[in-house]
Amino acid sequence: MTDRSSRRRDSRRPSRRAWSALTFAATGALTAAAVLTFSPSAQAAETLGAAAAESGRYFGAAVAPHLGEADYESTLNREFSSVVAENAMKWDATEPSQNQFTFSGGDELVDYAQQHGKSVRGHTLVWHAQQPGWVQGLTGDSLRQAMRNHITKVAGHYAGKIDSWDVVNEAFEGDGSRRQSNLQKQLGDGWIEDAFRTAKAADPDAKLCYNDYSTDGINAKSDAIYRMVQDFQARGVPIDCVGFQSHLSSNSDLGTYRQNLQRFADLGVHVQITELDVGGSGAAQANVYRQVTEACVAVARCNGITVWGVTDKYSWRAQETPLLFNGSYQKKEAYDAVLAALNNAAS
Ligand code: 9MR
Repeated sequence: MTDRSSRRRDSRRPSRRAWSALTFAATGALTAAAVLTFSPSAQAAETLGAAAAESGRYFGAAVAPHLGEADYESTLNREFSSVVAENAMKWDATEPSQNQFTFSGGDELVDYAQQHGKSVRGHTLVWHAQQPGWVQGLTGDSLRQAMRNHITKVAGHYAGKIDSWDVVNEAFEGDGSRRQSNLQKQLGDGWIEDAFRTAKAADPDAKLCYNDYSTDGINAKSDAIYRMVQDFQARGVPIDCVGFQSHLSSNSDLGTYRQNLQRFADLGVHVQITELDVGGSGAAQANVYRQVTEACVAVARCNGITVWGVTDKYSWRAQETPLLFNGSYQKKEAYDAVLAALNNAAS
């Protein structure tokens, strides 16, 4: 290249310094435009836990023993701010023989949560299902004492480490009557408040929840639970929250979902979505997830959402692919819908 040609080129093109000044100006203008145009999304959180935290909520997942699987653990670490043991804190897991407690599975999860700055839901102290065999053989006062001892030892063991306990799980039928479990038949109506009082003594700091399914709107079952909460409050029985499991499908009718959460919140208890999963795929599934998330964030006392697992492949409804991550830990359309709804709440 001659001096002449290089001079000619210099006269037609901007110098290197001029280029970088132009580039800088253009980038600045683009950035300013982006900020002006897309301000909410520019600040949008990029994980479920962070997006929920922006409006003071948690976003959790039920955890089964797969923490050794790298993608499982990294997805849990990254996306979720709360955990609950899918099975490890249930009666059959924690007290397989009477008054012989095994806390290893629950302890492992609590240790993991503490190391990773996640809160813990406790699930569940008293339930008609997953009782060890020895409980099913008990009658009358022996069952009452066994229930109290179980609550005292388990809630006592984890005292101070649990944000919310599902003290009693699934005690009502769809028609609003009490489920005729061994607890109900042996102990009569008083067993639920007995359980709550015992839990309060064992862990005064945890929020104490009643948790159930098919309560996804105003119906006979949620009416019965509503009346129970009112009654407990009137008589000073400790209850702090109601869990709505929300095992749903793409065609679930959520017409009164938010109003139902709101009427419980108006009683002064917290409400939590505790076991969310939605059978289906694509836009229909995403739409149900979006509606549930929008309902929770519209209710000030709805302080958190938990999905019932991390990945479709380990779901209790695996064939219905009900979760936010597929079997390869890829984010699904439902994930994007939930994240957007959480971010909209915060903006
Ligand atoms: O997901 C849990 C599954 O692994 C257990 O086998 C099952 C045992 O009954 O419990 C499942 O979790 C249930 C939860 O504890 C209470 N609500 C309904 C959940 C789905 O069955």
